[in-house]
Amino acid sequence: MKNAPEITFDSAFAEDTYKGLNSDPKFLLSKYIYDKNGDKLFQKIMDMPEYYLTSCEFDILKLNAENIADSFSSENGFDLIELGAGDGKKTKILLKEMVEKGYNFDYLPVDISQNVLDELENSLKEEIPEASVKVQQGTYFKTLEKLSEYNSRKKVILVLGSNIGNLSHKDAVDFLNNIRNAMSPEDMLFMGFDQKKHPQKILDAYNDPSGITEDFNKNLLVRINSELDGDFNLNNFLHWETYDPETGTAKSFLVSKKVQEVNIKKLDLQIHFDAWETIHTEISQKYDDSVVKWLADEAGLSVEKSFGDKENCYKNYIFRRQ
Ligand code: AVI
Repeated sequence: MKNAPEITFDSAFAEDTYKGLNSDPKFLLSKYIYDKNGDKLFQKIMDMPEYYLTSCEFDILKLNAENIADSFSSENGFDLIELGAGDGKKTKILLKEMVEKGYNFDYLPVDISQNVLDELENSLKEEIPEASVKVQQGTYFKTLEKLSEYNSRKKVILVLGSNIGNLSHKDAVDFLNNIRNAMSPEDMLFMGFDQKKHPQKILDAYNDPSGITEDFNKNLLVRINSELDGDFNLNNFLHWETYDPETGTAKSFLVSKKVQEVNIKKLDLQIHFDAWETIHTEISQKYDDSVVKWLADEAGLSVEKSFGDKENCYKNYIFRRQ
Protein backbone atom coordinates (compact mmCIF):
# COMPACT_ATOMS: atom_id res chain seq x y z
CA MET A 1 0.00 0.00 0.00
CA LYS A 2 1.13 3.57 -0.70
CA ASN A 3 2.23 5.67 2.28
CA ALA A 4 -1.06 6.63 3.87
CA PRO A 5 -1.55 10.41 3.76
CA GLU A 6 -3.10 12.19 6.74
CA ILE A 7 -6.65 11.36 6.00
CA THR A 8 -9.61 10.87 8.27
CA PHE A 9 -12.41 8.59 7.23
CA ASP A 10 -16.13 9.06 7.86
CA SER A 11 -16.83 5.36 8.19
CA ALA A 12 -15.22 1.93 8.34
CA PHE A 13 -16.55 1.39 4.80
CA ALA A 14 -14.61 4.45 3.58
CA GLU A 15 -11.42 3.38 5.34
CA ASP A 16 -11.57 -0.26 4.21
CA THR A 17 -12.35 0.79 0.63
CA TYR A 18 -9.39 3.19 0.63
CA LYS A 19 -7.08 0.47 1.94
CA GLY A 20 -8.35 -2.22 -0.40
CA LEU A 21 -8.15 -0.18 -3.58
CA ASN A 22 -4.65 1.05 -2.71
CA SER A 23 -3.39 -2.49 -2.13
CA ASP A 24 -1.63 -4.63 -4.67
CA PRO A 25 -3.50 -6.80 -5.61
CA LYS A 26 -6.66 -4.80 -4.99
CA PHE A 27 -9.44 -6.12 -2.77
CA LEU A 28 -12.80 -5.11 -1.25
CA LEU A 29 -14.47 -6.73 1.77
CA SER A 30 -17.53 -8.88 1.07
CA LYS A 31 -19.30 -7.77 4.27
CA TYR A 32 -20.00 -4.45 2.52
CA ILE A 33 -22.09 -6.16 -0.15
CA TYR A 34 -24.97 -6.28 2.32
CA ASP A 35 -26.95 -3.05 2.24
CA LYS A 36 -30.68 -3.01 1.43
CA ASN A 37 -30.01 -3.85 -2.22
CA GLY A 38 -27.37 -6.47 -1.35
CA ASP A 39 -29.76 -8.15 1.11
CA LYS A 40 -32.43 -8.36 -1.60
CA LEU A 41 -29.96 -9.79 -4.11
CA PHE A 42 -28.85 -12.40 -1.57
CA GLN A 43 -32.50 -13.41 -1.04
CA LYS A 44 -32.72 -13.92 -4.81
CA ILE A 45 -29.49 -15.96 -4.79
CA MET A 46 -30.95 -18.25 -2.14
CA ASP A 47 -33.92 -18.93 -4.44
CA MET A 48 -31.76 -19.75 -7.48
CA PRO A 49 -31.70 -23.42 -8.54
CA GLU A 50 -27.88 -23.28 -8.91
CA TYR A 51 -27.39 -22.10 -5.30
CA TYR A 52 -27.72 -25.58 -3.82
CA LEU A 53 -26.63 -24.52 -0.29
CA THR A 54 -30.10 -23.35 0.78
CA SER A 55 -32.04 -26.39 -0.40
CA CYS A 56 -29.41 -28.83 0.95
CA GLU A 57 -29.54 -27.28 4.42
CA PHE A 58 -33.33 -27.14 4.27
CA ASP A 59 -33.44 -30.87 3.45
CA ILE A 60 -31.00 -31.73 6.25
CA LEU A 61 -33.12 -29.87 8.79
CA LYS A 62 -36.31 -31.39 7.47
CA LEU A 63 -35.00 -34.98 7.42
CA ASN A 64 -33.38 -34.75 10.86
CA ALA A 65 -35.72 -32.32 12.64
CA GLU A 66 -36.66 -34.78 15.36
CA ASN A 67 -33.11 -35.88 16.01
CA ILE A 68 -31.76 -32.33 16.04
CA ALA A 69 -34.53 -31.03 18.30
CA ASP A 70 -33.88 -33.91 20.71
CA SER A 71 -30.20 -33.02 20.95
CA PHE A 72 -31.11 -29.42 21.81
CA SER A 73 -33.63 -30.23 24.53
CA SER A 74 -32.81 -29.97 28.21
CA GLU A 75 -34.73 -30.62 31.41
CA ASN A 76 -34.72 -26.99 32.50
CA GLY A 77 -35.50 -25.69 29.04
CA PHE A 78 -33.11 -23.78 26.78
CA ASP A 79 -32.51 -20.59 24.83
CA LEU A 80 -32.13 -20.99 21.08
CA ILE A 81 -29.98 -18.08 19.86
CA GLU A 82 -29.67 -17.66 16.10
CA LEU A 83 -26.87 -15.45 14.76
CA GLY A 84 -27.85 -13.82 11.43
CA ALA A 85 -31.43 -15.07 11.53
CA GLY A 86 -32.61 -13.54 8.22
CA ASP A 87 -36.07 -14.69 7.22
CA GLY A 88 -35.84 -17.77 9.49
CA LYS A 89 -37.20 -20.02 6.73
CA LYS A 90 -34.97 -22.94 7.68
CA THR A 91 -35.16 -22.38 11.43
CA LYS A 92 -38.94 -22.58 11.33
CA ILE A 93 -38.63 -26.31 10.58
CA LEU A 94 -36.89 -26.81 13.92
CA LEU A 95 -39.16 -24.39 15.77
CA LYS A 96 -42.26 -26.29 14.58
CA GLU A 97 -40.76 -29.59 15.70
CA MET A 98 -39.84 -28.22 19.14
CA VAL A 99 -43.24 -26.63 19.65
CA GLU A 100 -44.96 -29.89 18.67
CA LYS A 101 -42.87 -31.75 21.22
CA GLY A 102 -43.83 -29.21 23.88
CA TYR A 103 -40.21 -28.21 24.60
CA ASN A 104 -39.63 -25.32 26.95
CA PHE A 105 -37.52 -22.81 25.00
CA ASP A 106 -37.19 -19.19 23.93
CA TYR A 107 -36.12 -18.32 20.40
CA LEU A 108 -33.74 -15.35 20.28
CA PRO A 109 -33.02 -14.38 16.67
CA VAL A 110 -30.10 -11.94 16.34
CA ASP A 111 -29.74 -9.73 13.28
CA ILE A 112 -28.14 -6.41 12.50
CA SER A 113 -31.31 -5.27 10.71
CA GLN A 114 -34.36 -4.32 12.81
CA ASN A 115 -36.42 -4.49 9.64
CA VAL A 116 -35.51 -8.15 9.11
CA LEU A 117 -36.34 -8.90 12.77
CA ASP A 118 -39.74 -7.17 12.57
CA GLU A 119 -40.67 -9.23 9.53
CA LEU A 120 -39.47 -12.43 11.16
CA GLU A 121 -41.39 -11.70 14.36
CA ASN A 122 -44.60 -11.02 12.44
CA SER A 123 -44.32 -14.16 10.34
CA LEU A 124 -43.63 -16.26 13.44
CA LYS A 125 -46.71 -14.84 15.20
CA GLU A 126 -48.74 -16.07 12.29
CA GLU A 127 -47.07 -19.39 11.52
CA ILE A 128 -45.92 -20.60 14.96
CA PRO A 129 -47.85 -18.52 17.53
CA GLU A 130 -46.90 -20.96 20.34
CA ALA A 131 -43.18 -20.09 20.06
CA SER A 132 -41.79 -17.59 22.55
CA VAL A 133 -39.71 -15.14 20.47
CA LYS A 134 -37.40 -12.44 21.82
CA VAL A 135 -35.67 -10.62 18.94
CA GLN A 136 -32.20 -9.15 19.56
CA GLN A 137 -31.00 -6.36 17.30
CA GLY A 138 -27.24 -5.94 17.05
CA THR A 139 -23.95 -7.38 15.88
CA TYR A 140 -23.19 -11.02 16.63
CA PHE A 141 -20.52 -10.29 19.17
CA LYS A 142 -22.18 -7.52 21.16
CA THR A 143 -25.20 -9.79 21.50
CA LEU A 144 -23.14 -12.85 22.37
CA GLU A 145 -21.30 -10.91 25.06
CA LYS A 146 -24.61 -9.89 26.54
CA LEU A 147 -26.04 -13.38 26.30
CA SER A 148 -23.01 -15.05 27.83
CA GLU A 149 -24.03 -13.39 31.08
CA TYR A 150 -27.34 -15.30 31.12
CA ASN A 151 -26.31 -18.63 32.43
CA SER A 152 -29.46 -19.80 34.11
CA ARG A 153 -30.12 -22.46 31.48
CA LYS A 154 -28.69 -24.17 28.44
CA LYS A 155 -27.95 -22.09 25.34
CA VAL A 156 -28.04 -23.50 21.83
CA ILE A 157 -26.35 -21.18 19.33
CA LEU A 158 -27.42 -21.55 15.72
CA VAL A 159 -25.46 -20.31 12.69
CA LEU A 160 -26.97 -21.49 9.41
CA GLY A 161 -26.16 -20.84 5.75
CA SER A 162 -22.39 -21.61 5.83
CA ASN A 163 -21.77 -17.96 6.69
CA ILE A 164 -18.46 -19.02 8.20
CA GLY A 165 -17.29 -19.74 4.62
CA ASN A 166 -16.89 -16.03 3.96
CA LEU A 167 -14.05 -15.93 6.51
CA SER A 168 -10.41 -16.95 6.09
CA HIS A 169 -9.45 -19.92 8.28
CA LYS A 170 -7.79 -17.54 10.72
CA ASP A 171 -10.90 -15.35 11.02
CA ALA A 172 -13.08 -18.46 11.21
CA VAL A 173 -11.08 -19.68 14.23
CA ASP A 174 -11.48 -16.24 15.88
CA PHE A 175 -15.22 -16.34 15.16
CA LEU A 176 -15.58 -19.84 16.63
CA ASN A 177 -13.42 -18.88 19.58
CA ASN A 178 -15.62 -15.86 20.34
CA ILE A 179 -18.66 -18.10 20.32
CA ARG A 180 -16.87 -20.67 22.47
CA ASN A 181 -16.07 -18.00 25.05
CA ALA A 182 -19.77 -17.23 25.37
CA MET A 183 -20.60 -20.92 25.94
CA SER A 184 -20.98 -22.81 29.23
CA PRO A 185 -20.08 -26.52 29.30
CA GLU A 186 -23.65 -27.68 28.64
CA ASP A 187 -24.22 -25.22 25.75
CA MET A 188 -24.17 -26.25 22.10
CA LEU A 189 -23.26 -24.69 18.80
CA PHE A 190 -25.13 -25.87 15.69
CA MET A 191 -23.49 -24.64 12.51
CA GLY A 192 -23.74 -25.24 8.73
CA PHE A 193 -20.64 -25.85 6.58
CA ASP A 194 -20.78 -26.20 2.81
CA GLN A 195 -18.72 -29.21 1.72
CA LYS A 196 -16.13 -29.86 -0.99
CA LYS A 197 -17.80 -31.41 -4.02
CA HIS A 198 -17.65 -31.51 -7.83
CA PRO A 199 -15.90 -28.24 -8.69
CA GLN A 200 -18.35 -27.49 -11.51
CA LYS A 201 -21.31 -27.56 -9.12
CA ILE A 202 -19.55 -24.97 -6.95
CA LEU A 203 -18.63 -22.74 -9.90
CA ASP A 204 -22.23 -22.87 -11.17
CA ALA A 205 -23.58 -21.79 -7.77
CA TYR A 206 -21.45 -18.62 -7.90
CA ASN A 207 -21.77 -17.86 -11.59
CA ASP A 208 -25.44 -18.10 -12.54
CA PRO A 209 -26.41 -17.32 -16.15
CA SER A 210 -29.15 -14.89 -15.01
CA GLY A 211 -26.46 -12.57 -13.60
CA ILE A 212 -27.85 -12.28 -10.06
CA THR A 213 -24.49 -13.17 -8.48
CA GLU A 214 -22.79 -10.69 -10.80
CA ASP A 215 -25.15 -7.93 -9.57
CA PHE A 216 -24.53 -9.05 -5.98
CA ASN A 217 -20.75 -8.83 -6.44
CA LYS A 218 -21.00 -5.48 -8.27
CA ASN A 219 -23.12 -4.08 -5.44
CA LEU A 220 -19.77 -3.19 -3.85
CA LEU A 221 -19.12 -0.80 -6.74
CA VAL A 222 -22.70 0.51 -6.59
CA ARG A 223 -22.19 1.33 -2.90
CA ILE A 224 -18.87 3.05 -3.55
CA ASN A 225 -20.55 5.13 -6.27
CA SER A 226 -23.51 6.15 -4.12
CA GLU A 227 -21.93 6.46 -0.66
CA LEU A 228 -18.42 7.64 -1.53
CA ASP A 229 -19.24 9.55 -4.70
CA GLY A 230 -17.40 7.20 -7.03
CA ASP A 231 -17.70 6.86 -10.80
CA PHE A 232 -17.20 3.12 -11.39
CA ASN A 233 -18.75 2.09 -14.72
CA LEU A 234 -20.20 -1.34 -13.91
CA ASN A 235 -20.02 -2.43 -17.55
CA ASN A 236 -16.24 -2.09 -17.48
CA PHE A 237 -15.92 -4.91 -14.94
CA LEU A 238 -16.42 -8.63 -15.28
CA HIS A 239 -17.70 -10.92 -12.52
CA TRP A 240 -15.27 -13.86 -12.30
CA GLU A 241 -15.38 -16.93 -10.08
CA THR A 242 -12.62 -19.46 -9.40
CA TYR A 243 -12.57 -22.62 -7.31
CA ASP A 244 -9.46 -24.40 -6.10
CA PRO A 245 -10.40 -28.01 -5.30
CA GLU A 246 -7.17 -28.47 -3.34
CA THR A 247 -7.84 -25.75 -0.76
CA GLY A 248 -11.65 -25.75 -1.13
CA THR A 249 -11.65 -21.99 -1.68
CA ALA A 250 -14.08 -20.35 -4.12
CA LYS A 251 -13.05 -16.77 -4.87
CA SER A 252 -15.01 -13.94 -6.46
CA PHE A 253 -13.35 -11.19 -8.42
CA LEU A 254 -14.26 -8.11 -10.39
CA VAL A 255 -11.94 -7.88 -13.39
CA SER A 256 -11.26 -4.62 -15.22
CA LYS A 257 -12.00 -5.15 -18.92
CA LYS A 258 -9.72 -2.31 -19.98
CA VAL A 259 -7.24 0.33 -18.87
CA GLN A 260 -9.28 2.85 -16.90
CA GLU A 261 -9.20 5.48 -14.19
CA VAL A 262 -11.89 5.58 -11.49
CA ASN A 263 -12.49 8.60 -9.25
CA ILE A 264 -13.84 8.38 -5.73
CA LYS A 265 -14.46 11.95 -4.63
CA LYS A 266 -15.13 11.40 -0.93
CA LEU A 267 -11.84 9.50 -0.62
CA ASP A 268 -10.01 12.09 -2.68
CA LEU A 269 -8.77 9.19 -4.75
CA GLN A 270 -8.12 8.36 -8.37
CA ILE A 271 -7.52 4.65 -9.00
CA HIS A 272 -5.78 3.30 -12.05
CA PHE A 273 -6.73 -0.11 -13.45
CA ASP A 274 -4.63 -1.98 -15.98
CA ALA A 275 -6.51 -4.09 -18.48
CA TRP A 276 -7.51 -7.39 -16.76
CA GLU A 277 -6.46 -6.18 -13.34
CA THR A 278 -8.50 -7.77 -10.53
CA ILE A 279 -10.34 -6.71 -7.39
CA HIS A 280 -10.76 -9.68 -5.07
CA THR A 281 -14.17 -9.38 -3.39
CA GLU A 282 -15.17 -12.57 -1.57
CA ILE A 283 -14.14 -16.06 -0.54
CA SER A 284 -16.67 -18.87 -0.05
CA GLN A 285 -14.74 -21.65 1.67
CA LYS A 286 -15.78 -25.30 1.21
CA TYR A 287 -14.95 -27.83 3.91
CA ASP A 288 -14.54 -31.50 4.73
CA ASP A 289 -14.76 -33.24 8.12
CA SER A 290 -11.04 -32.99 8.83
CA VAL A 291 -10.90 -29.23 8.20
CA VAL A 292 -13.99 -28.66 10.35
CA LYS A 293 -12.42 -30.74 13.14
CA TRP A 294 -9.17 -28.77 12.84
CA LEU A 295 -10.97 -25.39 13.01
CA ALA A 296 -12.98 -26.59 16.01
CA ASP A 297 -9.84 -27.83 17.77
CA GLU A 298 -8.07 -24.53 17.21
CA ALA A 299 -11.04 -22.75 18.77
CA GLY A 300 -11.35 -25.07 21.80
CA LEU A 301 -14.47 -26.83 20.52
CA SER A 302 -15.17 -30.45 19.67
CA VAL A 303 -17.51 -31.94 17.12
CA GLU A 304 -20.23 -33.96 18.81
CA LYS A 305 -22.37 -34.97 15.84
CA SER A 306 -22.96 -34.10 12.22
CA PHE A 307 -25.92 -34.29 9.84
CA GLY A 308 -25.47 -34.44 6.06
CA ASP A 309 -27.73 -34.66 3.03
CA LYS A 310 -27.74 -37.81 0.87
CA GLU A 311 -24.72 -36.74 -1.17
CA ASN A 312 -22.95 -34.95 1.68
CA CYS A 313 -23.03 -31.71 -0.29
CA TYR A 314 -23.54 -29.81 2.92
CA LYS A 315 -23.31 -30.64 6.62
CA ASN A 316 -24.55 -29.26 9.91
CA TYR A 317 -22.33 -29.93 12.91
CA ILE A 318 -23.03 -29.86 16.65
CA PHE A 319 -20.11 -28.54 18.71
CA ARG A 320 -19.44 -28.33 22.43
CA ARG A 321 -16.68 -26.73 24.47
CA GLN A 322 -13.67 -29.01 24.89
C1 AVI B 1 -23.57 -15.59 2.79
N1 AVI B 1 -22.63 -16.49 2.15
C2 AVI B 1 -22.54 -17.76 2.87
C3 AVI B 1 -22.81 -16.65 0.69
C4 AVI B 1 -21.79 -17.66 0.12
O1 AVI B 1 -22.22 -18.69 -0.38
O2 AVI B 1 -20.58 -17.42 0.22
C5 AVI B 1 -22.67 -15.33 -0.05
C6 AVI B 1 -22.73 -15.50 -1.55
N2 AVI B 1 -21.87 -15.02 -2.40
C7 AVI B 1 -22.21 -15.33 -3.63
N3 AVI B 1 -23.31 -16.06 -3.59
C8 AVI B 1 -23.68 -16.17 -2.28
